[in-house]
Amino acid sequence: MKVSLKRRPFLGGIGAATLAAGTTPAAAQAALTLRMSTPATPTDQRSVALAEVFGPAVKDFATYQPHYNSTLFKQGTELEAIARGNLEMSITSAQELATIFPQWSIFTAGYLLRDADHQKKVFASPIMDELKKPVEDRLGVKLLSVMYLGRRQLNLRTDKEIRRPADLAGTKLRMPNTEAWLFLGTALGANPLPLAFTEIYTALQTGAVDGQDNPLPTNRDSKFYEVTKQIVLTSHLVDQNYVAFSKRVWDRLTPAQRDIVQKASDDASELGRQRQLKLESELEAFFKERGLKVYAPDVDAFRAQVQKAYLESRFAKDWPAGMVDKINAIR
Ligand code: KDO
Repeated sequence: MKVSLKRRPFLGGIGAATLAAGTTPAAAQAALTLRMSTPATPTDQRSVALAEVFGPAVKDFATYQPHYNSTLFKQGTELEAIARGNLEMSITSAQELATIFPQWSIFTAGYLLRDADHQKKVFASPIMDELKKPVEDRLGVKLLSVMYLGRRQLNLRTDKEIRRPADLAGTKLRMPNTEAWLFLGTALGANPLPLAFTEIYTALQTGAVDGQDNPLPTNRDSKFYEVTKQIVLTSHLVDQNYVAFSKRVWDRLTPAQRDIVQKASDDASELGRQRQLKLESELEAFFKERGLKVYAPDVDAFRAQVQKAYLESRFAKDWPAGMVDKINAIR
């Protein structure tokens, strides 16, 4: 496995921290607080579902305490915070996991997962075991459930029509700040610029970037439509997040409490998934009413370029052998 210089000291630190974790059952402890940090807003469907379903389900033995808009930890630093024992939960992504475990970059590849159902089946399948295990063993993070974020679409403040990847040449496209995210921007044909989620609105408003990519529900929730002119329905990534839970906290729970936590996470993710899918099917009209152009480009051209870029990329060298075929075979 390739481990970059950035990764080495971090993983070294985790080993020590994980070994030092206590083992007293939670039942014997004072009330447990589950702090959850995310860049998402409180009105994002993943946030809403966790607050509505997860919080109440665990209330007999834990207090669910969400922190939104990256107010507790900056986007991309949550996993390290959990590993070090400074945070109990987050909504993480394959892109963040890939900064530590390169094999996770398989799920950062555009046009790999087909839809929400495929995403859910892949996460539940045994092929995930070899990806989840090091995250648990070496990082001390349990990935409880997969959350559907939605199909990412291009959302631009420019009004030039985008039909094919070449039309994006020179477009400053905001991407989250990890190598895998930036590569997706390049693969699409744009010039990616790294920026935290919480800074997107202002960057679009001031013209610091020409556009961003996020699913339709996020574009509405974070009001990106107020400062952009068009949405190009590339559906280049069926985006997923994971409910990340501290292993050291998990180990302190009783078996019955673990079952409750797991079910609460699965139920919240399912509710969020259903609501997000419904919103995706409705929102095109919402943006059109507000004057945005919403249209499908030549998706086959984007798919061909992006898939080729990933398969030829250095990321693909870290993917478990045969995994792409196994993912494609899951129906
Ligand atoms: C984003 O920064 O564009 C992104 O959509 C990336 C996701 O992985 C996820 O972190 C999400 O932001 C945040 O939860 C905010 O919605």
